[in-house]
Amino acid sequence: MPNYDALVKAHNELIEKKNEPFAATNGVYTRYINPVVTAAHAPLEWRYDLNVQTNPFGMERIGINAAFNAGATKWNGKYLLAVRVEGTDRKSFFAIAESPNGVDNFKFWDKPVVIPQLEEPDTNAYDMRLTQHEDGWIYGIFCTERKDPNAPAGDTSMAVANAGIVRTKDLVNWERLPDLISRTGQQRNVVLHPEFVNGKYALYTRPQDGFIDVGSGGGIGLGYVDNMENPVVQDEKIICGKVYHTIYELKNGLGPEPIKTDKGWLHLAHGVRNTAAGLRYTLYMFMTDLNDIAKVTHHPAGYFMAPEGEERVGDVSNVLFANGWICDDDGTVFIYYASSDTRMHVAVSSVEKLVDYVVNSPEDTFISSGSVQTIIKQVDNNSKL
Ligand code: M1P
Repeated sequence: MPNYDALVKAHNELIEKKNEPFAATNGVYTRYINPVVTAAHAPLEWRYDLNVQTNPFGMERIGINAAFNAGATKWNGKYLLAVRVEGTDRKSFFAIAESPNGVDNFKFWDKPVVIPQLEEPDTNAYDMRLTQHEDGWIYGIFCTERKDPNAPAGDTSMAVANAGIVRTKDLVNWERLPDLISRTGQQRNVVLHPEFVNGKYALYTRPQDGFIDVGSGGGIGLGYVDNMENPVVQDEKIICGKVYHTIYELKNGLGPEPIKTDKGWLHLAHGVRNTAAGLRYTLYMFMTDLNDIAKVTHHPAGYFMAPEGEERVGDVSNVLFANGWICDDDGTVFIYYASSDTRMHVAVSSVEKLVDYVVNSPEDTFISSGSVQTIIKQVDNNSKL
């Protein structure tokens, strides 16, 4: 006779575990010690058939492999994550996890999100960005992946990635809109800007030539859509491209929707470089002009956050990825980031600190001797104190 009491107790202890900030901070943000959502946070009811007649050994019938790359939004005073949950069957889906304080006690809602399907179903769906748009809807834009219809016979890995679009007023009932229509190849990391721009919806894109091969794409684009019910992207232009010998040399994709500040729109993004040990994903920040969102006004050199300690290891190691953050009314910013395609974490900062970081940190000179001069300038300034 299976005894679920111990499982329930351990699960509750995990969910209710208090999270504390690390003592060390770089002055820009403070990481919290415990991951905020993991595969083990998935409700027991999703995983176990609790009927002793049909599950006499108390086996876990449905395995959850990972919980990562979550979109985020504040809703009715609660901190919500639209988590990418991945089963052991490799399929990702979305589920809302809710916390009262943004740093711990994240608990999944009873059931995963039901995404209405188009004529051709999503084979896999992941990395949702949530945007509370000024039109009154909450939009979720995610990557929809399907088998490439042009794959040669026997090739079972070629895929096509595009942006799937849903919207909701309550985060429970979702309306599916057509997938994004763009003329620039495949799309991942598509993000909706929260305000209209000249009466149009503005979308940050990340065009690429193939599913893996970014080709001439791979940078952060910006395009405009008249009507989300017919989401044809117009005037798509790269506003922040890939650059040789930077942390975003290979791929460059936006994270969550930008945060509006007095100085400009704050952006969090991920850059990818190649190494002998495989791809390395780090997070970086930049700012765009309040009156011209295509114009990058500030772009500190290098990464803002990189994998540390246990974050470095997981299903896809050496990866930090962020597609959700929440800015509270008092200016506190909760940065939700995933490590190594496995688990979710939080780091806390503020609008004031992030603006200071983005505006006052030195920009990239793109050459070693330039980096040396940047350091010498700071040393000389410090010596005058
Ligand atoms: O495995 C790292 C990431 O790879 C893809 O991101 P991108 O298209 O930016 O390279 C996505 O599959 C993402 O979910 C994943 O975390």
